[in-house]
Amino acid sequence: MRLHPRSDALFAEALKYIPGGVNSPVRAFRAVGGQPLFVDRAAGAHVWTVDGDELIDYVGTWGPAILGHAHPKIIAAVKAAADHGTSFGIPNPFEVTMARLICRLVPSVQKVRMCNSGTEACMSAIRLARGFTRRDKIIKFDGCYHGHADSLLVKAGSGALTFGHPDSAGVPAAFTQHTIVVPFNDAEAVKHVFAANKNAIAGVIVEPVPGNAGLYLPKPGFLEFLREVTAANGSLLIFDEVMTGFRLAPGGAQERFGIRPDLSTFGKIIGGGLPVGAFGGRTDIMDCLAPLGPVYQAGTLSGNPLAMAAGIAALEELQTGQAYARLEKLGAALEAGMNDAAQSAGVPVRFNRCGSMFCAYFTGEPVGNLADAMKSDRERFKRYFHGMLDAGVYLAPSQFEAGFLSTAHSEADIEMTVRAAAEIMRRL
Ligand code: KE4
Repeated sequence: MRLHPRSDALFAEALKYIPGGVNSPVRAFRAVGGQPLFVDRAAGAHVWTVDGDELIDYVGTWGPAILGHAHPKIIAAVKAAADHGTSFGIPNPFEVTMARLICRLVPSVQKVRMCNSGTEACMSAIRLARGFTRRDKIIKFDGCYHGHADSLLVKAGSGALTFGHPDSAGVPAAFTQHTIVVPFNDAEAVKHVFAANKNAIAGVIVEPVPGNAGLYLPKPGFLEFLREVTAANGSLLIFDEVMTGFRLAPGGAQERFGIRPDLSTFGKIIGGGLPVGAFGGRTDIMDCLAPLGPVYQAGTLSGNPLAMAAGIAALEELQTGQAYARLEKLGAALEAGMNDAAQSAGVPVRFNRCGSMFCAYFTGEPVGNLADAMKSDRERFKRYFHGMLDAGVYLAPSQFEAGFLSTAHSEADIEMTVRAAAEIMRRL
């Protein structure tokens, strides 16, 4: 077990001033035990802790680092933009470039509004869907996470249709009564909700490839079904592509699966690692937003020049060369290696992957929704996580998070990761 004295000292200090010592709960290692590490710097696919340990990073700051950390073109773009000032609260040219870029890359997005996080993007898209349709109810899926806005902070009940039970203290039941949660991949459950709520569903929000309960994929035809059932009922289909956008294809999951949603939300990659969010879609819907229409949404730092410069650099770099082919090649190599490792160790592992997003569940059964994911052996995952960490591999500190590859990961990184996994799985 490696010692991390500097991280431990920083964490002890952090605990005095920050709840749980972290600024976002998942970083706290509560799901895997132990104390979080503190990073001194990151470059490419590696991070260096304050204790000097070099780790292969598969969190990638939860998705933004698709080109690896500290990509020279992103760093240069931020430095150049910063010389002109860090925020204006006045329109700046980067906002136009970013909006045009998103609309070009994602054909379903005719207009787009920038904001500062995925939470803001999803919260605003829901408000817009309700304002446009003049309906109140929203369908979401269990295991899908759309940020921490009150009405979306709801977890499915026990598999049946559920009218929201807040997943967090402090969220009044009244704020979630219009949120209906159903199992992902369950078309019959969705049909039942629409039949029981005629003309009352404003929209369906979905992660097209859910990456917030590990990673599982849509059954063939499920996304097409959501497109049809929402159109047939005058409801909006909202793709939450905060994680999948510009990762699973240049145009995100909607390009990969050939679906045209009414609204989409984005974040992460389009900020190049700086705080960002965006939501966009059909002009007739987007023009309901202030200052044109009655749906209010705003943000002091929306379209911030530094985040825009970083995101533009990231998106432009992704369009050059063979980024997506490389991500697919690395993903396939990791998947094959991890499956071989599990098989040689005789450990039941379900390795789900979509492009450069993945999750190793410690179960022998297929994982296609939250209920399946909950059957994984979390005690085994904890030992696996710490074994990999000691071997120099940084995985998401929770069974219920996705892993991310970047174009900066090398074949040597993959080989080292798979070698470590084979060794550790034998000891699990
Ligand atoms: P943010 O508000 O964290 O920028 O985005 C919320 C969000 C919305 N939609 C999807 C599909 C997301 O994955 C996220 C945020 N993802 C998590 C990772 N599981 C962020 C990590 C964290 O909460 O610290």
